[in-house]
Amino acid sequence: MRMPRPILLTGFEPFGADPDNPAQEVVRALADTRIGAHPVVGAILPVAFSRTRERIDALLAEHTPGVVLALGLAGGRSELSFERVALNLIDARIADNEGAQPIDVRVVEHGPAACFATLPLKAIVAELHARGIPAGLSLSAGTYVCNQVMYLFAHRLAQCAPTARCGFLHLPWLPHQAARHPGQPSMALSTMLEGVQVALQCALTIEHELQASGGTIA
Ligand code: PCA
Repeated sequence: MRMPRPILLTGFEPFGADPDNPAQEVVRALADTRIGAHPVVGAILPVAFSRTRERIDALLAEHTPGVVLALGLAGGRSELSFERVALNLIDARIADNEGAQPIDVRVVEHGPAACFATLPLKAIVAELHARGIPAGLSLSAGTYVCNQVMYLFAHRLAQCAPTARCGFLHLPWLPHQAARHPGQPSMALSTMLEGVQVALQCALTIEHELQASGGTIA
């Protein structure tokens, strides 16, 4: 009997001024669990531009996942924020964890200008809303390491495993992190965990994207 293809769930180590990263907490909690019959493989990525590509290639080669969901922190966002597009552009506002701050360089030399998420994002967001979990679509993953990682996953999978689905989810601050930024939004870890589990269930079971407008005018 063939084993169900694993789900690859990645998070990041802390970076910048934040000593914690909810993406790391969520991955730690869900690694080695199952969604349906599919095992969840967890991996924590370095916040280091020079090290992500090798790590991503190694993870894809080792696990051949059917679904990839990468998680990162975007302090200041108020909901689970599903990225629609990754740009072939790095422009670091702050240095990464190795002290590198590349400005205006490509993620992949001669790669396409952008890569899209291939998960059914609108259907996922609709399901999360139905369950009372704040979620939405985002048109910019930024130009830092999260965008680089989303681009690398989407670009690589399109080349070597086009049936695999991938996406990137930016998480809000945890409550104790937002407490250091008065007036800023946060989300409890338990809500994030439920939201990620629902998103992964949808990724495995929903074949077609929802045909509903999710765009913006400006
Ligand atoms: N967030 C950063 C990088 C790591 C993370 O969790 C970003 O949004 O690029």
